[in-house]
Amino acid sequence: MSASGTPTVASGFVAVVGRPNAGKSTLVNALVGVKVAITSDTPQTTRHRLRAIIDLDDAQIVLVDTPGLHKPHDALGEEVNRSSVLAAADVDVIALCIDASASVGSGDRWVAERVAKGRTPVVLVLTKADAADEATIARQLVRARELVTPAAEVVLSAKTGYNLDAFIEAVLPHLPQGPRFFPRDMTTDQSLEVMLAELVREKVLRSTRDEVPHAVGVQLDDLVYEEKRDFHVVAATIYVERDSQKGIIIGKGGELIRAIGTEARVDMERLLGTGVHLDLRVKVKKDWRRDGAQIKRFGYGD
Ligand SMILES: Nc1nc2c(ncn2[C@@H]2O[C@H](COP(=O)(O)OP(=O)(O)O)[C@@H](O)[C@H]2O)c(=O)[nH]1
Ligand SMILES: [Mg+2]
Repeated sequence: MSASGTPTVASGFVAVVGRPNAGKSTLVNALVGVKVAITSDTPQTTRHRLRAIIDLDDAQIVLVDTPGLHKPHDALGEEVNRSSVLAAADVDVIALCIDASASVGSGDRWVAERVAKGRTPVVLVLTKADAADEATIARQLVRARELVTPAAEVVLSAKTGYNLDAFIEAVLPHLPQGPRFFPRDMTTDQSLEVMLAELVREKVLRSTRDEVPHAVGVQLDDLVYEEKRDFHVVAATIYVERDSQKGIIIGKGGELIRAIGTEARVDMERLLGTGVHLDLRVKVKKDWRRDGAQIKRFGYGD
């Protein structure tokens, strides 16, 4: 207890950083035990900084999931990078994620150089241990140590849950003592509207390829709760940059958009704990990724 009577616990912020696709968002979801961040094979799936909260009896760890740092190509990329840099600037620990199953490359080096510049302690996290054998993991550790001097190392798998406890143990000693930053039952600082829109974007990313995933932005238009039926009515618009992309997302006879809607609805029902009626439409907004105001409207970046 502090003098004011507020309980004092190990309480602080951990930025989860790494190149795109390193497994950051999957790790954050696994640690929090709730799907707070969308994930996919597409690099730059995560477009905004989000906080996710692990609340324990004697500690509260606030994870800051960041878009993967990368060399930017457009205004969206710049905005996304800026929010990652900001996130890593003012935290107690940096968790540097490196994929155990892929070779350490220039993307990892680029991020590690930025991380190594500061004084914040770095916990080296080798992710996707389930997808690499022991010899590979050992080799990856050696390579990763060439990039940073970590305060601790953890090899884990968010997919199987292996060593998630070890991550928490590695982070705790670096957190200051203080009051909790968030209420104990809060799992994320994202608005419900953003989370719902992101679920739609995740399904689009997972069902399209090439230039389409990068051209997609999703905006929530409506969220209404019907008390009598214990039912939510959700409406969202999927924006793309070209007519051809609109055609791809709608699919033959509307097949793909229906599948996207069904998958998103299932996740929304889990999130909201009620039945959901989901209304999806697709619109073309030319070159929105170069439009700073539109990027902000979608909630990407900060
Ligand atoms: N086998 C395996 N795949 C994983 C694991 N964690 C993430 N992935 C996959 O790696 C891809 C990128 O994950 P994501 O969390 O979106 O990466 P981010 O860009 O760093 O946030 C997705 O296809 C995930 O399913 C893991 O522990 N094991
Ligand atoms: Mg991510």
